[in-house]
Amino acid sequence: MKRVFLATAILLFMVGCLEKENLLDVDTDLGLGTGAGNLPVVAGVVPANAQQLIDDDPETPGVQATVIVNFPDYMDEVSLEGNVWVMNTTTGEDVTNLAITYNPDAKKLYVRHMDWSENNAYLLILVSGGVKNRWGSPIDGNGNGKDDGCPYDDALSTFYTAGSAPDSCVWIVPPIVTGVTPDTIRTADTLPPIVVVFDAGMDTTTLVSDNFSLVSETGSSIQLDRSGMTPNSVTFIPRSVLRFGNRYFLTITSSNVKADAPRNTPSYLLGLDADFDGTEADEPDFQSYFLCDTVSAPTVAVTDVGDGLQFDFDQRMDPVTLVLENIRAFDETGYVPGTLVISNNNTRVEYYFSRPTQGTFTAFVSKQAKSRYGMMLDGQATPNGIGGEPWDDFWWP
Ligand SMILES: [Ca+2]
Ligand SMILES: [Ca+2]
Ligand SMILES: [Ca+2]
Ligand SMILES: [Ca+2]
Repeated sequence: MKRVFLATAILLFMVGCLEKENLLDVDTDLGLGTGAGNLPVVAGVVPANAQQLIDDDPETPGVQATVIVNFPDYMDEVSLEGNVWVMNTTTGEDVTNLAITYNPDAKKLYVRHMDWSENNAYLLILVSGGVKNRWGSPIDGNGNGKDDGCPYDDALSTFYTAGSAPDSCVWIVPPIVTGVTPDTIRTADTLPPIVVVFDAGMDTTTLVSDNFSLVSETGSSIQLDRSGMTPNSVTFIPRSVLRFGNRYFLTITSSNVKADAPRNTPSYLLGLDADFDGTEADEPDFQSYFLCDTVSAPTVAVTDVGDGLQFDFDQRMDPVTLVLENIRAFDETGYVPGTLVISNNNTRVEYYFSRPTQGTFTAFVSKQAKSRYGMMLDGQATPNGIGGEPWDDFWWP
């Protein structure tokens, strides 16, 4: 008895801690501009990223112009002081003698210089951790709804002056992977070329096999040999044949695979953004997988036949797995108990209802339903040839 009480007390204490921790979390589910619970972002900059900053005083020699930053949120004016920088990325030097003002009602920041150098590109930086909204929430420069800290959440924008060009501007986002082949599919090729495509030009000295690993589900590592490369893609061939019936996991070491960005691009933006949510201190490695096999995973289709539902599989199934636990029907009032009749060489299941039904039906087939070769169901909306994945429970309609 005493023991049970103690366990309960410990559990309550733990729940208390968890709740406390949650209170400190910033609620990112709130809409923009709702104040305290919301991480502020930059709504837009004039000139827009990689656009020209136009001289607004043609009478005076040189470029006189103002960069305007729009916020959707009310910002803490004091927090902007000392946390707004412009770097001349052509020279690598910070720009001095900026006149920086904030209009709280307009929610606009003005960054003016009376003599911007021509033929140069610039990077505007609102320092994360420093710049906050009126409620003290830090700026979310990479716009992922999380406070990633400095420098990952710096709000960045570039521009250039007459004589320079958009492609002289540095990058303000990290590179990402836009495609992997084969990716989350089944292949019967035991020496499949593995192609990784990036959204931007990469430093090809980092596209080496040391930074790309292929490991089977049993843990054995397969050496990759580079067979081709373009500025934004790389192709590897496995040195030894892959084995049927195995999943293979491709891992790219995010921090080692780098962009070939213009000089003075912030170095933290060069590594791969593996999870597509901007850069962060603990960027995970990129991972994808595929199945090497000649045997396809079963798929299923459902038909409403009036007095019941009919489930048709595209191949012969293991009848032991075609049970009510794995195949269910629902109407508007909930679960409809029934009887299953297996027919057509174990490719069809007829589901007869044990009670009157109401309204439209929903059907479910668990990914635990297996083919006669033991392949689990590939039940996702567009089957990818691999069964038993977390999203492979089938729902109809
Ligand atoms: Ca001028
Ligand atoms: Ca963020
Ligand atoms: Ca990331
Ligand atoms: Ca699947």
